[in-house]
Amino acid sequence: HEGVGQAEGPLFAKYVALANAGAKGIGFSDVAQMWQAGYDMPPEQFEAEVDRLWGQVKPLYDQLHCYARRQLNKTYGDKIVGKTGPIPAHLFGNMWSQDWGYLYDMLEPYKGVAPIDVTPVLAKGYDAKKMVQMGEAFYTSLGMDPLPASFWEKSQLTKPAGKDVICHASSWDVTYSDDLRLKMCINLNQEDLWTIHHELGHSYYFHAYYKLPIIYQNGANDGFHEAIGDTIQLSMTPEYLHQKGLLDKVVKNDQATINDQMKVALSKIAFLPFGIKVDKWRWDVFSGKVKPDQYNQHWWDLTQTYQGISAPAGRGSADFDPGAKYHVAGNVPYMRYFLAAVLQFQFHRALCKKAGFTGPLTECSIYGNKAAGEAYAKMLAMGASKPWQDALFELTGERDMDASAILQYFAPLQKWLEEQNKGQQCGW
Ligand code: X8Z
Ligand code: ZN
Repeated sequence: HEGVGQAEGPLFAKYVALANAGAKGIGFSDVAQMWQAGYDMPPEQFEAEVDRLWGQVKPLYDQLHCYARRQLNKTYGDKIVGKTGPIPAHLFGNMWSQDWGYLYDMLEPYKGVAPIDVTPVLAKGYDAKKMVQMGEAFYTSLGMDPLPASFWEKSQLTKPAGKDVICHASSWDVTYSDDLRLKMCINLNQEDLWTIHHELGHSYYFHAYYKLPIIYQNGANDGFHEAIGDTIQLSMTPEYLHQKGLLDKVVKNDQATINDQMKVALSKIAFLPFGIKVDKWRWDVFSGKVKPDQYNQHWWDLTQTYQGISAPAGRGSADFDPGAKYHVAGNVPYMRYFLAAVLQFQFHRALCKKAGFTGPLTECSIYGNKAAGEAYAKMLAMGASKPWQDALFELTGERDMDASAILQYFAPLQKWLEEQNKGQQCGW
């Protein structure tokens, strides 16, 4: 945060003014409004939609936060993390506290009931290409095409030696003609295996719509683009991972379910308030509500409001911590990931239904299911040719983004967390 963020602070205020001038030039009041205008509804309505969705999931986040804080407090003591109040940002094992997956060992509800971490097998028996091939095999199992030969020639899968590259993962159709490529610096671990499946979601979306007129060669909205691969992650159940040889056994009982849900929640529920915070901050910056000398303070105010997380050390006037986030430096809008975090559960619920699965959503994997694959492909092929509500309807029969699928998915964990947190003073 110091090395990258501080250097960026003064440049950022200049960039805000320039970007706003550009947005004005094409008829928007500022960049915030321009970004909010991409959702087939008036910008104010979109803002309200985001707040509504957050309101739906906040009670579940609060329970997870409460449980995590207590375990962290037990481990590190009152000096590092109190029993009440926000949690300092440096304890989550992730540079931005946006994914809490690395806390799993500390937070595991029932110790040692079933293996859940696939990193050991990846580290021993895999290389980067084999991990990408595993991802590809999921998509082809749904009836989708293999990746084009050029993908394997032109992608960057590992960090090249002696060269400074951007390692933040990204997917491309470089010439809008099925010229699919992945740029990543793959490490042999679980986090990167999941990211590969995320990135291939972009690739398969590109592939599904590249023959449409260029103006339709896009996601139904940008949240859809981010949700395609994440939906596949939800099908990477312990049973699927066992089938693939990445876990040596599967255990099916209530304790194993809670453990598995904790693993998914530490990544996907912990992410929700971060996903909303980044562009709540940028909307306030672009609209001029917040001035350059308040940029960093506002970032931490929102971090506390949404995530219940605090700065681990005092911040000074030279600090510009949002600059440490790739998308802030790189001018990539971020609300898309919050929307994706909601949409992926709607997609998963709909696909599991198409697959004829009737059990709990947490156990559903659409791996190998052609009916689900066909339904998914149909939505992907629409690209941006229709409003996103129509694309959503095509797959799910719903016309609104809605967090009820998240709550349905996590109902067992939520109940368990509420029991664990009984008598605690949750919140911050
Ligand atoms: O930036 C990404 C992808 C590329 S679109 C790797 N993600 C967000 C992030 O890393 O902050 C995926 C999850 C959220
Ligand atoms: Zn992405």
